[in-house]
Amino acid sequence: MDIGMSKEMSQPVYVIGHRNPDTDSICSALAYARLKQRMGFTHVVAARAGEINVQTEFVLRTFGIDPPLYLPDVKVRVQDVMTSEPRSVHTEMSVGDVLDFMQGYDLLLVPVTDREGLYAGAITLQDLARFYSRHADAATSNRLAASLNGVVKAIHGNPLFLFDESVIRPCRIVVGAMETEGFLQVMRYYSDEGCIVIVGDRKEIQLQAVEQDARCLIVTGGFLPDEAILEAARRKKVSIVSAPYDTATTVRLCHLSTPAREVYSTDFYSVSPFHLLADVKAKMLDSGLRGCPVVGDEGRLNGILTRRDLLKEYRKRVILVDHNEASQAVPGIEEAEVMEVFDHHRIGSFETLHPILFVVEPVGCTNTLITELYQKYDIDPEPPYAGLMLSAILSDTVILRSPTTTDRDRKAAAYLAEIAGLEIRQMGEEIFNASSDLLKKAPEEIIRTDYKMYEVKNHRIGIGQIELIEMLTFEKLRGALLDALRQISHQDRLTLACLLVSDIIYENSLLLFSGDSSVITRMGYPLLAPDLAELKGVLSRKKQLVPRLLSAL
Ligand SMILES: [Mn+2]
Repeated sequence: MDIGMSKEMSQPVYVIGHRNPDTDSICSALAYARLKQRMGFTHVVAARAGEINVQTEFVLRTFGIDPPLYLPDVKVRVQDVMTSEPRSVHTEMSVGDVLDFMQGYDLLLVPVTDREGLYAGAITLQDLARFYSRHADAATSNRLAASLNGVVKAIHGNPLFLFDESVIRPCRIVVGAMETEGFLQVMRYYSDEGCIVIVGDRKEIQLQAVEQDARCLIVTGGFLPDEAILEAARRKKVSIVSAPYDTATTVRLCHLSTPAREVYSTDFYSVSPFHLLADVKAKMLDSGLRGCPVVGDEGRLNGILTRRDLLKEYRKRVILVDHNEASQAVPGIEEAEVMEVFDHHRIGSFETLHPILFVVEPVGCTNTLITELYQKYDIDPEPPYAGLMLSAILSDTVILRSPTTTDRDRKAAAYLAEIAGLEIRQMGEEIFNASSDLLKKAPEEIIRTDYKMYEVKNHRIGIGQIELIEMLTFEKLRGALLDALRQISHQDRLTLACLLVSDIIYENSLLLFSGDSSVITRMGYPLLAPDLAELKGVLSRKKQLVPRLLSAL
């Protein structure tokens, strides 16, 4: 099997046609992706580089197949390389736990989420350093904003009883290391804010702490207060905790109970998963950021982009169908890895990283090549896919009549028509009828869309022009168009009203006219009908038709 990819690869491979996709581009992406999937390459996905046209929409609707995935570009985005499900902390986690967490996982930066699980900000080692340096300031060094539950946990304490233990409230830490008189002064000084008193086995201080309505009394060194003090504390609703460590250690640990929300940065640089990696990379390298949180539209933390992620050699993988020139390909193709090319156009400038499967053959349609691949691997396309592929061949070859049509296209079409249970000519007409907006316009509008008036020697001549890729539509409209020409001739008081109908595939035109047919015969054009002349090799009204007409008048 010469399909150069392994089945285990989980990264998607997009099969994609050119920009402004036509029916062949869309159907070859769908049909080739389907073939790969049936061969076991389940990560191959059909994609498209633009909006679907009216004809293709008709074809997809006819065979009940959804349009391919819309891929506006194949540039690398943050979500392609970010670390998903990142380690994070929440706003209520204590600084002590955050520190343990960051050390445990060797993190320099950790995203923070709030109670609802939404992204709130990030904590870096710098934030933690700032938190510690705050404690060097005498005026604020004894301030603590934490819950008693948090304090108990931080100091590994044994709570004897707690009141309002989950409320986070700022207060002061007072160490009972002075005589009673001094201690009372300090307690009174901070009476508005409330105090957590930390003291060892000093009964008088313990008692005064309770009497002065401390928020909490922490007795260090593993000591327990007397029953009388406990009794008073219960009565006055003062929480009591016994701490295993000495006073100095307990004070230090106490500060670690501060919740993360007191220290994290809310304005930390974060990005959306859809940001272009190149932009974010430049910003990160420029600013020295170690990483940045990735936040989805709904405010959830989707991942984190680390410096290590920036080094990943990630490229979107694509298979190009129905084109081989970078200028026609989906934007960002230079950042992608092209794995294969299937095409029937001229070879343009194109470079790849590695040798690839590059198939460009002079047939009428890419789907002819894909049909031959199905046959090579002995896999019959399912009828709806056969219908898609046949439609694309009929579209590209103008129902097998364009000069680009080869025997291989005809063979492929016959094979596909058989499987899909379709009649080639009828299907072809339906496809072109669906795409022709001529059928939706009024005949006069068709003529006047590109209409010019010439006045020479008392003659007034009006000439409209339409360009078609097949003449079936014109045949359908011919009677109505002639009626409209007669009306225009009358309204505009014309010698001759004409419509030049150019077949741009065969480079011929027909001229439908109302008025003096002798002018037309003097020009030397054969009449196919009294009001229809054949203009072989004529495509230009200005350069070919008008000069000849003027000389015949
Ligand atoms: Mn094509």
